[in-house]
Amino acid sequence: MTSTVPSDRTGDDLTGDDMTGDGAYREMAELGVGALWRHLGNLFTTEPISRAVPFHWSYRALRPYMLHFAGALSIEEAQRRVLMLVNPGLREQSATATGLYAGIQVILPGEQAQAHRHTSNAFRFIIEGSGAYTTVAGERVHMHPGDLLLTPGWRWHDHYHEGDGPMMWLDGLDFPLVNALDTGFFELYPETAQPASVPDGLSSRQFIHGRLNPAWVSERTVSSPIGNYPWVETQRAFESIADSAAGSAVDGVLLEYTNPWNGGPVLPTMSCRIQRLAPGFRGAARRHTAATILHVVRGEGTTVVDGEEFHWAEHDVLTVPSWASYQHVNSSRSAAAMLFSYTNEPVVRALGLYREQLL
Ligand code: GTQ
Repeated sequence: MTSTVPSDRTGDDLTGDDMTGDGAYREMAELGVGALWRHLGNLFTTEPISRAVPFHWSYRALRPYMLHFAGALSIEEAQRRVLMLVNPGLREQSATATGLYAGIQVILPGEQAQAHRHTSNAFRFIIEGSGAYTTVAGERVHMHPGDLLLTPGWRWHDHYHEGDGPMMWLDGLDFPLVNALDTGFFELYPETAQPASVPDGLSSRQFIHGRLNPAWVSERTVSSPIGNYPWVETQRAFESIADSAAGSAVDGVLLEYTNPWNGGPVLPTMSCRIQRLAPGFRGAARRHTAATILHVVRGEGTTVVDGEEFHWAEHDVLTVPSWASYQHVNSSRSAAAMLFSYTNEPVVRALGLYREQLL
């Protein structure tokens, strides 16, 4: 038998027994070979089967642990004092949803979280406290509850708290995707903090609502150049459209934070959104091929995910995997519910893999 394969094994080596039993499969595995016919069902599923599971994290349950570690662990020891919200189906990647991560960070007055940078994109959605700021690429960005702060990939960033009381926020990162693609780099800054090199909050002031952009800035970044999307502006947007917006049957009045250069998502890998579910809102059910993480800004309600009811309250986090059906319900008759959310939809869409289905 002739072979062009650079191997010292040929068909002549196989005994009849090996050819018919498991021996051939075992031998092939050692050669780095698998038999497609044994895997077709797993590799080409009729529809997506996510390893992520729908999951809910109660802020009320987590908060005591945040405070415990705020007392027990110095910021120097921890570098970042963060509780990771780990999806039981994605423990190996420390991911919250496919390609996405969520954590809750706490920082105390006087603390400085070590400056560093990584290729992963990050954002923070502020939960409680005041008086802290993050410095991103030389710009100090002050935090207030409800603000969305961006840290696009490879920008130096450090956090400092000069107010009173603990400050907590939700961290969103795409490192599960970055790591899956073997594209993760990380570097510590040589000092604890980087100096401020531009006026505080400059980027947010330079881009007013993404409608008036500074024409002299020539670099069109793939990530939004805005450091902070302040809650006061988000609120103003809702107030100005609340009574006239039709909203969607699935999501109520849903607004996407946008990159002012192109109207697209704020980060290439993550779209960030905020939605208002009117009192008594009962959404239509839908599923789509984007993985989603939701954070309750205010209100109480229920999201039904693949038939399972998740009851949420203020500051809770919930994840809905790709292709899981979900339906939001605001159980209050008098108070609107506000949900912040982020999804990997930009990645899924860029690859031509986005599908959705109303149920
Ligand atoms: O604040 O830079 O939750 O680098 C995870 C990784 C927060 C941060 C996280 C991080 C950060």
